[in-house]
Amino acid sequence: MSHLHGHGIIAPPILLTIAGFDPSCGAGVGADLKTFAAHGCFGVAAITSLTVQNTQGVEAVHNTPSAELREQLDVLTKDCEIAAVKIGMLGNRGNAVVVAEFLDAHKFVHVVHDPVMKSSSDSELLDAGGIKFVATELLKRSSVITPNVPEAEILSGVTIKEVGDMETAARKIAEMGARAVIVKGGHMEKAVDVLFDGNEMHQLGGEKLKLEHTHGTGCTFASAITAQLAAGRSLLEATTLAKAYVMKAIEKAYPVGKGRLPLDHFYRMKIEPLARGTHEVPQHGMHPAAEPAAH
Ligand code: PXL
Repeated sequence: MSHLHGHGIIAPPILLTIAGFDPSCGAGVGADLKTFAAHGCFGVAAITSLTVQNTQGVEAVHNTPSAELREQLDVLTKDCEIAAVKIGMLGNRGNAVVVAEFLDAHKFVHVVHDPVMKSSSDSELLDAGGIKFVATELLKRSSVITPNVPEAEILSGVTIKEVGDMETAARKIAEMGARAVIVKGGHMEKAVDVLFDGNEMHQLGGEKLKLEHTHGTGCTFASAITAQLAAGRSLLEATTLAKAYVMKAIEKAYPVGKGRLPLDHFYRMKIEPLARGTHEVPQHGMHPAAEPAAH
């Protein structure tokens, strides 16, 4: 039975993402899992919605039936020890309710909620009932919620024109029950993010990068915060490090399709391309580069 219990190697922190699936993997669960892996964590995922999209935009959204979302969450938690949870696109109220019940049942130490409402190409990713439920119920259940400016406006009712308004919105969302709030300034002229931890207000500066047409930055940021919190860092440290990671991954974003650019989640780690061509792969057996003693 020992093979079932590993071979002395201990698993890295296991992080759960509860989010939508983007087939082009620039955003959603694909981006989350890459971010977790880039931070040395093992990612598991429960899919709230199957979006039909490529880098050019969202063509359709098929939300997971709530009972099926609950099954995915249950099958994971009866098996793995989850160190932290990241929540992204929820799709609709039904799925938001399932997530609230799940959080109530497990009391995770770290829950990072990116309250996704629309795609970068403007498709609805959370219905009106879902938005209301997030505002009145779900936001109380996370360690930190990370709205962008339009989402912060909807949640708080504050019109945001400058950094001071972002701070007002962050305080308002905290008054509504959020333990900590990060309002992301990516939509503003200067990419300053505001972090309110319930006591102190912090501004996280950052040059706005020239690359405007990226995809999955919010997912990546929230996932990086999740990994840093699971590693034991404070919220301010986690957010600062996550911001640095996202900025670098945006800088290295590359064209995968004809539309928005997915980030390079692995900019820190590049495996050398195989020295020998694939034409040398034998019909049977391992590629020469993968042989244990290849020389
Ligand atoms: O970037 C927001 C977002 C989150 N999650 C999924 C998405 C998108 C944007 O398209 O598709 C699944």
